[in-house]
Amino acid sequence: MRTQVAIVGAGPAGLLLSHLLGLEGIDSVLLERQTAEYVQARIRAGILEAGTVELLRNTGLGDRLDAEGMEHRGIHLQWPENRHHLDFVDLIGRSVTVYGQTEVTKDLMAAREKAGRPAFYSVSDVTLHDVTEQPSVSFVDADGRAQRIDADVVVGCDGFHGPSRTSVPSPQVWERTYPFAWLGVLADVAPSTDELIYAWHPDGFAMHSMRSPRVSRFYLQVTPDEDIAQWSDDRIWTALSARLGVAGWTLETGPITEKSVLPMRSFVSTPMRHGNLYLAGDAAHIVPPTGAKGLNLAVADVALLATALTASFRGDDSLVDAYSETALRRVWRCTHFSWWMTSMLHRHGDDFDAQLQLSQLRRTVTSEPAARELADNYAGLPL
Ligand code: RFL
Ligand code: PHB
Repeated sequence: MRTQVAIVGAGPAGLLLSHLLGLEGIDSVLLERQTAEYVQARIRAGILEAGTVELLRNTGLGDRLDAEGMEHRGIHLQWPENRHHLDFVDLIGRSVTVYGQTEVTKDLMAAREKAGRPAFYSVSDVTLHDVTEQPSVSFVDADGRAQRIDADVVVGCDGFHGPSRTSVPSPQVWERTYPFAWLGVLADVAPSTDELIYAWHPDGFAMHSMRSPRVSRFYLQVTPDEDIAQWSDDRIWTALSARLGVAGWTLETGPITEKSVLPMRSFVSTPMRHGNLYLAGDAAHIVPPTGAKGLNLAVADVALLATALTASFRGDDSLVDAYSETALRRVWRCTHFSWWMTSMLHRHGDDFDAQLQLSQLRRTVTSEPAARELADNYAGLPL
């Protein structure tokens, strides 16, 4: 088989890249380790930046997003006895949209099928060859047949655990692990809030998010080695009510349909290009979820890369040559913002640290420049 761009990984980054390249008449083949059903059902991110929404809309992926996505003007920032609304639209003129990664993935898969772009699911033994000269990718397909794709370019969109990153020789890696994790909960209950609540609490961080008018998403700060068996539904609702509670407000409860513990880390691996191999999304970087950046950053990488590869196929290599450096500027901005939100909101350290966190929270809601700085980063810098 031969293609212009072989894409390893059909998560949001890989699917969107193949979509954007397709619109420019560039052909690609997607290789995915999991089944399509598994990829589509993975419950992960929930918030789309203004620029992500605009990109999806401008590339023919806006119909269901516009009908079902919930536009939010801002967020609530909370600590005991205080809940403050930050109105991003008033502060910086941009909003965010609640539309789950499952839905983005579903729309991208439908667009891929409609356009007839090839994808191999349930593949194994994906191996990259000769990425600096004549790239190819070998793999075993779902029927157990050995296959090889020759390509001009290989793009690693295979997430944090994928094989592509290991084809970059001597990468420089920056990493931070955090002494806590999130217990993520999905529940069949209407959200008890109009917009997301990020809450600092002496017992640990809590968050109220949502997926639809009937489905709520919650997170609780727990330890990285937390035993999920210790978290009965009752215990979860009690902890959420305590940490999210303010006078005059009630948390509605309902059947919990999913719970899992998510590790938290910051990770950046550079460069994001080696010869004809490019990395995009979680394959190159991970952020803790507190700033809602992971999915949006994958989209930003891929938007940049699609433009750069298009120019390169038309004879202009200046954008591909600048890809790694340009992408990393946004990666580090988002890495800082996610680290900052995480550090401000999670209980860690001693009472001195707690006072610093509370001071920073008060500053953020009382100083317009401080509020604007959060809003600008959260709603997303222009693509
Ligand atoms: P993905 O989504 O991980 O997709 C990578 C794809 O590559 C496939 N793959 C392979 N394919 C072929 N051969 C191999 N050898 C392969 N190895 C791996 C995988 O099966 C997968 O389909 O990366 P991508 O596309 O870069 O997208 C990034 C986003 O998915 C990610 O940043 C966010 O989901 C991060 N994230 C969250 N971000 C948020 O903004 N808010 C959240 O609430 C949030 N929750 C989460 C998350 C990530 C999680 N992970 C990765 C553990 C919750 C979880 C559990
Ligand atoms: C989510 O809805 O899953 C979500 C929202 C905002 C975050 C993290 C996760 O910062």
